[in-house]
Amino acid sequence: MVYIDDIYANEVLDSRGNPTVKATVVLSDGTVQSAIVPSGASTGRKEAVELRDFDKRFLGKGVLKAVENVNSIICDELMGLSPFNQTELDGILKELDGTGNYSNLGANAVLGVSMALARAGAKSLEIPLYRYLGGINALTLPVPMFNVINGGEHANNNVDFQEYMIMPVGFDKYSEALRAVCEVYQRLKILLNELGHSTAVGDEGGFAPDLKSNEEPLELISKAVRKAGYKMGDDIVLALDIAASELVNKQGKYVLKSQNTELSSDELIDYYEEICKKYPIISIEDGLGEDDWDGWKELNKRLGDKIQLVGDDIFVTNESILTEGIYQEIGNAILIKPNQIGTVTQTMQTIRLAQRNSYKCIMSHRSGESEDTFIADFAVALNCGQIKTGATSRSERNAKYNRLLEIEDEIEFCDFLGRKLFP
Ligand code: 2PG
Ligand code: MG
Repeated sequence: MVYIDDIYANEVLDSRGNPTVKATVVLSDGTVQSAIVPSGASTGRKEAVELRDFDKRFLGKGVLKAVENVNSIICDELMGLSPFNQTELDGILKELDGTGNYSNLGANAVLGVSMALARAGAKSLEIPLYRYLGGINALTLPVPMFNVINGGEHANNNVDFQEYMIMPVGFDKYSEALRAVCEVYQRLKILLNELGHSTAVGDEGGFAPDLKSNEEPLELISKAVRKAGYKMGDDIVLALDIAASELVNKQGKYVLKSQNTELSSDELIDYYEEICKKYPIISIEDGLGEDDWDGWKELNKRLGDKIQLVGDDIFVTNESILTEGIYQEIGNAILIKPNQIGTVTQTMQTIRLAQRNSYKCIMSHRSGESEDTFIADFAVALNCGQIKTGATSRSERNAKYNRLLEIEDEIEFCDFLGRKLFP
């Protein structure tokens, strides 16, 4: 019988140059597999806790305590067990932490081990990770939510909304869809250059120019789509991540600095209605703040039957918060970030709950990423249909896109939903 022979962790760096946890699992059959944990910048308040050292090293961001928790407490507990029962192992990790939000061991320690265990299980059985996690039902290549302009917490420009994304829906294959968004991205770069804007990029690889309003990016992107030879609204549609929790002031108003204005929830919804009429926006993520549940209900009433309304900071991949959200009818989609909840199993539970309730699921990276491609396999395994993983000018994002190209080659009759995502 194959068993867990060793588990250890190291402190490595993420794409922002901040420390993060790399966990490694060694099995008795000689299998050695690792995973690297990502890290967010615009985080939801109820996310699982990322353990940081808060000492002199790395401006307090070291993760040596989390590393030590893997090397001692977690390793001691899991040694000798079978690697193949992911649910049981993740359950042990959850109990071992005992806090419900991993503030004891650190979600970074726990998730690293949880992902490395899944990888080790797959490797030991000599099957791809997506197949191990999803079985023969792992068939769906996701439509990218491809981030082309960065603002908010992810860039130091004046754009308030965090992410302007394009979704290639008018294509039959993932690789063709990817090609299209890459071409649009390059066209956008040329266009920004011509207009004398900066083509420096933000944390997720989208451009981060200073612009006149939050609408100007939509104009520029539409132009770039046309210049690339694609039809806006047909081949390519728009998606936004407002990350509105970051915009709320003490009075509960949404501050749009680039437009020199403060809006109430209702006024912001009006604004969304307006831009949705002007542009083919198919998806708005975190359109309102994580505490503005009444606003979300109203938003869903007014736009929920027209577009996808994605909860990120508000749901934090948490099954019980999503349950409440479904009950209160506040949205129709959820962003899935494994490190918001802590283990592979809990992430799957949240996805299953969402799918049972006809909520769309978007597998997502964090703004702080690494070469780890776990989420690419995970998206296919769970048939999420959508993935958000930045722009193709940064290798930590390309790693995921490239992994999906490999998977497309491997699965003979894979699905790519394209337009069918939004019937
Ligand atoms: C988001 C994410 C990823 P962060 O808000 O959706 O794009 O950003 O990782 O900073 O939370
Ligand atoms: Mg978000």
